Amino acid sequence: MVNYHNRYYYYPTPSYVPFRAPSTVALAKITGGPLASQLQGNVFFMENPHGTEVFAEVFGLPAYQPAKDGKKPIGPHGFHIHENGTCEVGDPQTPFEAAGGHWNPHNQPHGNHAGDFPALFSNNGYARMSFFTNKFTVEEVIGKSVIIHESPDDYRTQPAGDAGRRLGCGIIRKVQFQNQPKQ
Ligand SMILES: [Cu+2]
Repeated sequence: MVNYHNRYYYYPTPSYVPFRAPSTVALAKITGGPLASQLQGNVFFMENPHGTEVFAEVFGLPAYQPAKDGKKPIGPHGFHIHENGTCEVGDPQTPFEAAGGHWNPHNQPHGNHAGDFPALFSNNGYARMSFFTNKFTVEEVIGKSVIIHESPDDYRTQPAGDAGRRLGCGIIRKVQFQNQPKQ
C-alpha cells in the first residue's frame, strides 16, 4: 500500500515512462580509448522532477580481473562526470587526462562530488544501469564529459577514488527532438 502522504512517494519518478512533451535530455556517446578500443556506449541524462535520471548502456568492457601482485582489479568500473568537455586522448598510456578531474561544483569530498556515479558492473563486457541523482540538472552537465575507468571507485580515496586509468570518454551533449522548438 502506497502512503501518498510520504514525501518520498513522489520521487524517484517512474524511470521509463516515455516523456510526451520532451523535457531536457542529454547524451554522452562513449568511445573507447587506446586501453579499450572496442568499448562504446550511451549515457542518457533525463530531466526528472527533483533531479536527473541517468541511463547507461556500455558494450566492450574488458574482462574482470581480480587484484593481484599489487595491481588494482579490472572492474567493476569507476564512472564519473569530469569537468572538461574534451575527449582528447593525449598520452596513450594514460588516456583522456584532458577531461580533467571530477566535476565538483560544490567543493565536496570525493564520494559526494556531483559527478560521482555508481560503479559500472560488466556482464562479459556489457553493462546497463539506471540511477537517480538530485545532485544536478541536465542543463548543468551539458558540455562536460563522462569517463569510464579501468578499476573500481572506492568512494574514499581523494580526490578521485583510486579508479585507475581511463578506458572511455564521451562529451555530454543536448539531444534535440524534431518536434521541439529550437532553444
Ligand atoms: Cu572519473
